[in-house]
Amino acid sequence: MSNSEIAGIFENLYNILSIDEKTKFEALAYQRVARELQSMPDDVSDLYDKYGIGGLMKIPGVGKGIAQHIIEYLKTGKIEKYEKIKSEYPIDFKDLFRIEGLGPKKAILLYKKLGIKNLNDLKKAAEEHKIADIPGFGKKSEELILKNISMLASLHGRILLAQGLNEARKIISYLTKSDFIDRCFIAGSTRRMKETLGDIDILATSKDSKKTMDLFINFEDARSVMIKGETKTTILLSTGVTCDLRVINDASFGAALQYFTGSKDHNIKIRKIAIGNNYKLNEYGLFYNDSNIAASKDEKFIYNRLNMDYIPPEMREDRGEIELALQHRIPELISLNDIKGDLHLHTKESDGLNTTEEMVNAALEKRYEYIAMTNHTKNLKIAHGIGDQDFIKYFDTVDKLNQKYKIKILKGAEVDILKDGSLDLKDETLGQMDCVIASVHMNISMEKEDMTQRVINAIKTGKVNILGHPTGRLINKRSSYEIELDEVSKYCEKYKTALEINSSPERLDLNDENILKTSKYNVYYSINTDSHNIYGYDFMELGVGTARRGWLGKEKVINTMDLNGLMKFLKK
Ligand code: DGT
Ligand code: CA
Ligand code: CA
Ligand code: ZN
Repeated sequence: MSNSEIAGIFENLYNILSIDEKTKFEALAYQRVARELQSMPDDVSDLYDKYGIGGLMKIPGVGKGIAQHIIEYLKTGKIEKYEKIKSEYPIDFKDLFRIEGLGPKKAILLYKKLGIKNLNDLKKAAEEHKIADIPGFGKKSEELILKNISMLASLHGRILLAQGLNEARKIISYLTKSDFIDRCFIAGSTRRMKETLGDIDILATSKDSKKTMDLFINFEDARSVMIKGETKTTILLSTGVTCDLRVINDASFGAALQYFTGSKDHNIKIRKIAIGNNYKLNEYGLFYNDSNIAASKDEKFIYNRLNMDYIPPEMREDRGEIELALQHRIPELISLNDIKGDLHLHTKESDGLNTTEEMVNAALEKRYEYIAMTNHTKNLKIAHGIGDQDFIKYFDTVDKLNQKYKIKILKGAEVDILKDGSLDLKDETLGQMDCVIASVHMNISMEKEDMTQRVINAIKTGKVNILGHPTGRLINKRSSYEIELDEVSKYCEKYKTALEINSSPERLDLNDENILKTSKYNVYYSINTDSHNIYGYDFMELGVGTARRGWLGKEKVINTMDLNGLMKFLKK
């Protein structure tokens, strides 16, 4: 694939050229094309082979100059212009951008002053307290850099849930095609829908364990074999994560699934309870007087035998779920089937890749009753946010589509919460909307008190239906901004503002812990995908999984309501 390589080069050209006022617009053109290349399904080299330069110029944003660069790369593997600039600024931007608040300007300044090229250099300089003295940084940002680096290090090697689920499903469909494997299940943290995974765990029952393991090590994404045994084999996948496959006896399937789903802390407590009841529990079964009473039984049997409610995998973290199960008070959790619509979607009008009509058709395939189109507002320039006039004009498009399709398309926006907590659109414009999401995107490094007040001010306008990605964290990339969610929840309760559970793979925001924390209040949630294209809808399961990890039932989630109920909730 040449697309991502060329996109990487253009992204770097943007980084370097954007700091100079004279080349700013040129830089933006490169950035636009970089994004386009990353998301388009066709390979540029195919396009060029088939249609020549004209084919390349059909890519949005590609003019003759950029097309020439692409051709140069396809022919020589290099772009001369970039080689020259790169020798002046040999900076690993992608690496450095993993640090919150580090953009092109600061990265280049760090290189000029201290020769910093990558995270390793940055870490060394910060530890030697060389950063604090550079104009625009100071002591606080030096501390923040160190904090961020240590967070990245501690997360090293854990992959995102979306990636792991995808990989696990591919493996399972590959394995179950063979005729000697009977059953195949996901276990471990993937089954518990944890936001990041240390490795992938899969269980299988099979007539022929040796053949199963041979098949497994020949999986297309296997990079190398770490351990190969009859009952357990570990492979390293090309995504950098390992996968354990265990072949287990059909008769101990329930016990094995319970054991290998974890978590470890949950299992330790369950095993103690078993012992207290004169049982013995392990991965082979539940034993009473040395006979396995769980033979060929499922997990539910084991929990019930121990006088407990069945505990859904997402709850198994030893956060009080065992005590609840012993009192037969495990709540009925929300499930993907309960979701009736998606309330956070972007289209071409701001930074989405599809038209509204394309998004509508994809929603119909999900059998949704309603969706809300929520484009960015003008303050967020990098996402092509739009202003009041453009929203009003856009609503005509929505009206027409509402006539044409049997799904309710709600008019909305993801309006920026400005520094002082005011909203980035006029009251009249917001007044014409059905569903207003308000989010913090800019000026994110504020003191806790100020950020909390800023968000509360936004809620107090009385116009906000949903608080978008309430903590702003990006998994493995950026920690949450400083905010007191208890305080915010009190205002959400008072002003009927739902907290978002944003399902995009890097966000999952609110996360499980914050859901548990805020659900002490009488607040509602909205599980949204924040889709920027038609494929984004599929991430709903990640948000629902996160909600389940936060013990939520469907009655707390506004997009499980039917259209009438939802409209009543949204009415301000
Ligand atoms: P991860 O991979 O770090 O995201 O987390 P898990 O939970 O998938 O952990 P993993 O892969 O080490 O083990 C899978 C499950 O196997 C774990 O959730 C519980 C079970 N397990 C592993 N080691 C032990 C152990 O020493 N004691 C007990 N009770 N269970 C264990
Ligand atoms: Ca695991
Ligand atoms: Ca494992
Ligand atoms: Zn947003």
